[in-house]
Amino acid sequence: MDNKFYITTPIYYPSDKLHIGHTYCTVATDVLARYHRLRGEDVMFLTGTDEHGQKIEDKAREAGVTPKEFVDRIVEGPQGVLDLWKLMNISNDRFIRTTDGYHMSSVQKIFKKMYENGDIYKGTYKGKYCKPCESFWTESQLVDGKCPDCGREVQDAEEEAYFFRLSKYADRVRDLLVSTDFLQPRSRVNEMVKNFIDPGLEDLCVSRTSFTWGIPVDFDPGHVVYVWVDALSNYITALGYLNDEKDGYDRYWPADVHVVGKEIVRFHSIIWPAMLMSLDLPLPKHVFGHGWLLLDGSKMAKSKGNVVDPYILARQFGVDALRFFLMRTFPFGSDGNFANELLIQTINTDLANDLGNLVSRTTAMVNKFFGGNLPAGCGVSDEDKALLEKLHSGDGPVVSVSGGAPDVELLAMASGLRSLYEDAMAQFAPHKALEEIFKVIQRANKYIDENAPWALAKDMAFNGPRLAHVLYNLLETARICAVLLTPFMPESMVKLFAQIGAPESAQTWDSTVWGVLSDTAAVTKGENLFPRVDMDKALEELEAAKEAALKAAQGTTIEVEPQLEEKVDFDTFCKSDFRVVKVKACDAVKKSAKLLRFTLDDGTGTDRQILSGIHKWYEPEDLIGKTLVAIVNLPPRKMMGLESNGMLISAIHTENGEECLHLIMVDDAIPAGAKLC
Ligand code: ME8
Repeated sequence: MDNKFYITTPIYYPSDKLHIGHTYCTVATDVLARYHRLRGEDVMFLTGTDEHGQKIEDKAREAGVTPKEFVDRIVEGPQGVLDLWKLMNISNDRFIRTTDGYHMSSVQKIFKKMYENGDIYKGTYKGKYCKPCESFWTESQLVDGKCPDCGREVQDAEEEAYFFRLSKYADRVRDLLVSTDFLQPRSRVNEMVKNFIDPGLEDLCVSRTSFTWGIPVDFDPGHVVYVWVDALSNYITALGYLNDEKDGYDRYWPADVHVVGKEIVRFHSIIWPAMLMSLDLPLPKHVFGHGWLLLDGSKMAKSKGNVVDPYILARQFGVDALRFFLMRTFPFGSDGNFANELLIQTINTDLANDLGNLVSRTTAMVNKFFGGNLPAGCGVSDEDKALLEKLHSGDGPVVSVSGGAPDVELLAMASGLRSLYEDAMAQFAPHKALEEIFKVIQRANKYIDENAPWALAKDMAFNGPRLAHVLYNLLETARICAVLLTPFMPESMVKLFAQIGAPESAQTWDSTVWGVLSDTAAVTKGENLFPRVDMDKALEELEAAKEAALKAAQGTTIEVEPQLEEKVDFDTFCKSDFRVVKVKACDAVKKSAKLLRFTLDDGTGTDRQILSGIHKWYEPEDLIGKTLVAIVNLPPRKMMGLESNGMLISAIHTENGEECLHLIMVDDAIPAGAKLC
């Protein structure tokens, strides 16, 4: 059996901060990669960034930096691409940047090879170009005269360019799509054939002279390699194809699957196979085109300003809950409408209620009734063995049994789960795999109610063995589900295994059969793995976090009052008596939202009272003991019926349009009454 699995994400444009839509694509790929590792396969998981092209060149110019500086910041900087994948616990084995030297020199060789074999030739490009998408379109492909991908205006473009003989490969590519399972889901095949191949595949423009931020065509200075040839090649250059810096091409190529969003299926299922045919290389086994995350019905995209920030969600709900939500809620392959409410509901229903409750109720009962260790011999009974044998005797997968005795149903469902899960994962349907797991979890919760362990516990002498067996069945069900949930929520499952006392040997793919957990495993009641989320409070907090992030992204604008033109003579200035004062007491003035009343030591031996309208910025208890500055020879003033003798000195400015005030606080070593001069 071929024991390797090579899986890739698209390489992302580092033109803006990534959003939850990108995260969706990468998390799904990570789940599949982790699943294959769990099965003991030798996995190569590649992701990276696609850093060339006019869009990046333009953005860098706007930002006043070089293109490389620009992409470095988005790839390596705070909340950059690498940082986000670390946060989301992405387990990629390699990360490629198309500005990496080895990639650039390999792409030059790839381009030359295709040129030398006659598949690349020089011509004049005339057509419609969508700048934001960096895509060329023919007249017939435009929708209402606009870019079919993003709906924006396209421009007429004409320049000397190299072309790839895509038309030459039309029949072979058509055959690949129609007669094999190369492109998944199958529903995407028709779209590709009808929209792109049958109308006639035109040769593809593969070089540009109108911008310079790209890989130079080494035999024709002035041309840079058009971005899709550069980008698609990453899948082989990262394995050392035509370079010595990387390795693994012989081991891992062809890829088992390229996971991509639906708008780039065209490039992966038509252009990429044709390029590989031209290079005489094997074709990837599958391309899977997933759907989009939508917000209010349209594709989430930075350029539309409707993006959701994965950092905010991960901070609020935890990385595993976010990963789980993305995979559980949206059928992979279809579009899905993102909503915070949906996320919270999923956490509460599936994680807090179903999974969380199963684990916390079971571990609590093992602790309460058996002090954390079930008695030896309570595990798999002879009856269970007979049942399991019967269930596994057929060649096909175990089917769920309904209407039978609770033990029979639970054992049948839990021990048959792996094969249903395996089928779902083989179809690139992680949402179906989760659906199967949660059917079992829900059945286990029902099993608790049916067996009422608390009632059995009333007569331990008589019911003790049955109670222990029921709890063992629950622990074993939770364990099997947890192993299969590991690719989705790796960190939480480690905690779950600790709570149910499952050692590493009971966390493996091979262990997902009934009866592996020791009947005397040490069970601990640990932290609540998935706390319930208060919907209203969480929605409010998300809104506040979004606004704060928006403000931070806009940059802080600080304004200070202009300095006065009018001069003041020195003698007049000297008449103002500024003194150091210490706060002895401070309280809020009743019925006033603004005023604080200060009792101050001003060094005279008699307390001084000053009122100050600064409650918006300070709580009175935070100011007691502070050393401040006051002007003490202003005439007394009454406010809210109280006398104020002087004024505390503070500094003010506005930040993002909001007034900010800071009391001037000085070194506590300065004695009260010291004069400022
Ligand atoms: O396309 N929902 O890069 P990219 C789901 N550089 N997926 C989404 C999404 C959304 N709202 N928004 C983006 C590129 N994506 C090229 C790839 S590969 C050789 C070159 C997905 O940063 C999108 O569908 O624009 C794509 O699969 C991936 O994020 C990268 O998009």
